[in-house]
Amino acid sequence: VKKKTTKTTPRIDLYYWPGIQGRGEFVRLALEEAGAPYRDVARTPGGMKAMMATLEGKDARGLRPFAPPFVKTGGLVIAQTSLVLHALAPRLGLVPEDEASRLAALQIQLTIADLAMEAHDVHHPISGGLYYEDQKTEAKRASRSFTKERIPKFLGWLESLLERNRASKHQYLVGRSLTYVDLSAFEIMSGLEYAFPRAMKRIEKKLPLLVALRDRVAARPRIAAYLASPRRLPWSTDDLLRHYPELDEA
Ligand SMILES: N[C@@H](CCC(=O)N[C@@H](CS)C(=O)NCC(=O)O)C(=O)O
Repeated sequence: VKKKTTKTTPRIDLYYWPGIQGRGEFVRLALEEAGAPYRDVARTPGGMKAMMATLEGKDARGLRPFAPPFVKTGGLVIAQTSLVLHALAPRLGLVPEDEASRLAALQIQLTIADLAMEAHDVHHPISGGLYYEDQKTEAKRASRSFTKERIPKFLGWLESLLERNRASKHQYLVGRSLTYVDLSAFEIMSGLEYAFPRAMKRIEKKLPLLVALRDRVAARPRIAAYLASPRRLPWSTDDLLRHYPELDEA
């Protein structure tokens, strides 16, 4: 895939909660891999105020986003993580141009987004508006089927896509070279390994191609530089995926 990022590419302003990786990280990884001219607005002085103004509908231009992450670029306001990636990827050189490939990538990204949501709902099974401490019993129950059935089903599906592509000597999820969904697969693995280290150790034994893809993504020069930079925040129990030892497998 040819990189199209040039001096004439309009700047991309990313808006996301400043203290966590969260869903914003899927977009950050794509921007970093492409070397795109972008600003992480809410991490700049006055940026949070600007983000809240847009969320509250005080920005007359574009559709009012329901929730972060969203981007502003070339007069557009785009929210919904998967849609943001679908819209930006062609100009970032992170998806092939044909419709079948773009739809395949979007389908995979939406499925990774489902997995991210289920992973979040393990620590907040009753409501995102309540503290974890107030839903611990339900979280414990949710974590059992999540680690036993759901993670293996989602990641096993990604592994099966890599197996099929390997038959045509390709080592990425879509087509013959890296796309944004490979970066997203890396990110969800990173979050799951942080949140459920024991379960993931067991599950990953059956995912050799996905583990190899994760390592290949982490070793890409721009991604490696990003991961080593202060822009990459460490995982924490404020994030979308959280490590509570009692929710991991015994
Ligand atoms: N489906 C949306 C979900 C967006 C979302 O839930 N964002 C979170 C942060 S990761 C948020 O701020 N939600 C506020 C809310 O749901 O009230 C996406 O994929 O972008």
